[in-house]
Amino acid sequence: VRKKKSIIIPTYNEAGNIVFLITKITEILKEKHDYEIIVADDDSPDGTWKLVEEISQRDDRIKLLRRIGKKKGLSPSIVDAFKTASGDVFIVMDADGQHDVSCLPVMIDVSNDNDMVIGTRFASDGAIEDNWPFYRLLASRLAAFAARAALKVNASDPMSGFFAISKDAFESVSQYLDPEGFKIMLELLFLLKKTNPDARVFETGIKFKSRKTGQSKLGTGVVFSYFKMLMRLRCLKVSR
Ligand SMILES: Nc1nc2c(ncn2[C@@H]2O[C@H](COP(=O)(O)OP(=O)(O)O)[C@@H](O)[C@H]2O)c(=O)[nH]1
Ligand SMILES: [Mg+2]
Repeated sequence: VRKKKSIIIPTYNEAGNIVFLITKITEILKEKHDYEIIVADDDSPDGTWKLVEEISQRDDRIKLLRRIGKKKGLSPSIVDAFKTASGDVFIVMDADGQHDVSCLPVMIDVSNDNDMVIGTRFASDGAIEDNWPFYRLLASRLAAFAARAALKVNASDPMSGFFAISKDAFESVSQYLDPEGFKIMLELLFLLKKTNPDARVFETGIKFKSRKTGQSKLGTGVVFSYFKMLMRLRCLKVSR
């Protein structure tokens, strides 16, 4: 079966990156795949949404979800996009070029036979091409360690943010999601395994590049909310 893919790209002030990324994706996927691209934009002041709106008028596979008057945030944007998506599989990637588009075909392929696919920088075929300073690598490893220790999830890179999840898997856990969160991949992975220990989860290596242009929105202030999320999930009661 050919499952339709919804590629979800959350954006906030990515005017310098989004057109390049969409062009790249359409070039790589060509007509070989049944897909749509949904850009979930938090009404970016730099006009990211306007650029997407223009492209969407030329290509009806490209869709703009412009969030106005809603609480801004990464997870809520992604969840809103999931709710409007028409695909059987949802694939989430960043707009800034850090998630390498060349890894998309494999991600798509593997997503056909799994409930969730986790992109990892720390697998044999994964890589960080950016010259990350030592403290960032350490922070990333520590965050992964904390996730494994607190949640018992067996993921080598729970912070990567490049992942796929089937529509069915998402719907089975959506009631437990925290609308404030920002590490939705880890949240979904944990909830899926907790509600269904037999869920099929696969890890695939991804290349992690440096941000093309613009600035990161997720600074060190997110550390606290990350640990808060780990604690919330650890204490959460779910029904199987
Ligand atoms: N819709 C939406 N997208 C966001 C928000 N914050 C970050 N993003 C997007 O999420 C992706 C990852 O954010 P980024 O700032 O690169 O985080 P970093 O890679 O951890 O430094 C990028 O595509 C951002 O534009 C937000 O509040 N709302
Ligand atoms: Mg980034």
